[in-house]
Amino acid sequence: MATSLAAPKQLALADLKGKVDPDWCPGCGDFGVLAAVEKALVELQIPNHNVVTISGIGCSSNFPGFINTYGMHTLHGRALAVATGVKLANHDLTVLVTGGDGDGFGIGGNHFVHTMRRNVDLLYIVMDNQIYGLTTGQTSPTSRIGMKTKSMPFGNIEAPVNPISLALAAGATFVARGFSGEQKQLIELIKQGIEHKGFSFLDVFSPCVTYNHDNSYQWFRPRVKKLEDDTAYDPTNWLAAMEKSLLWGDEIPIGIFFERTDILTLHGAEPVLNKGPLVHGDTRIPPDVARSFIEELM
Ligand SMILES: Cc1ncc(C[n+]2csc(CCOP(=O)(O)OP(=O)(O)O)c2C)c(N)n1
Ligand code: SF4
Repeated sequence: MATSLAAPKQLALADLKGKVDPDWCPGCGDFGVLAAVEKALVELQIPNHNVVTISGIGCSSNFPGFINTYGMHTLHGRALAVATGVKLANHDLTVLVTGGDGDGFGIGGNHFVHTMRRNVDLLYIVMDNQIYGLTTGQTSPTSRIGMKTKSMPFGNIEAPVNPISLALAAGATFVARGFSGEQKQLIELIKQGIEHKGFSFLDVFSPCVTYNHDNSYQWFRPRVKKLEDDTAYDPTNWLAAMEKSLLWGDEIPIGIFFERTDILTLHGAEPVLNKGPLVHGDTRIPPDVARSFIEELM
């Protein structure tokens, strides 16, 4: 009998097109992030049935609906908690988490810090537009002081969060920043973030063309400077990364700030998962063991 030697089907961009077309405003930076994620998955040839995309709530958090992978649109600020569960249930999956700065650094700030210190092996992409887009333009945790919004019409009086410094301080093992106007670099950052074993944080300047007229493409373009162009910069040096993370204004670094590979991932450190993904294991408790537990508790 003839054996079929057909090569496995290559993943193409068309395979990743979601059933729903993005309803983002024309020109929204999130289009660039979606395109870059699709290209990165094709370049890495990760079959889409092995990818799970998880989000919270926001314009950017509608992302999982627009890409043909497994996915889950969760609660505002809770994507990382759900993603941790997904990764621990089946650590063979590529887990991508997508959302906005309000979702990730405001209501989800607690999960942001603890998922980083646990080194959960996933890529967290924040589409950072320095405003709440979905709710029509309120001040967000990354809005600059003085920025006028619907919720602060006389100007923001609160100091912004610095997501890069925060990620470094919380122990993230891969920390990077991209710009949706710099597609080539963004694709590379997403690929490296996916391939990194541990928590990868990628903050992406993704302009909200409808509600944020301060931080536009035109504003970012002359300011962003690629870290890889500085040949003396060493992304394994945490202190140097912290120093770079403080730059803002005329020079705003984009690229890989920091990476370390000497720390176990959460699933790597958990002995129960050494035999393979939990989802394939037999998790049934023998009836006599269950009965003795219950009797002990009664
Ligand atoms: C518990 C809860 N609180 C508030 C809201 C309202 N809400 C929905 S999206 C959002 C903020 C969206 O901003 P961001 O996360 O930056 O995403 P963007 O829309 O800018 O992409 C808020 C406050 C909500 N859906 N659930
Ligand atoms: S409101 Fe802003 S963030 Fe939302 S889709 Fe429109 S441009 Fe994008």
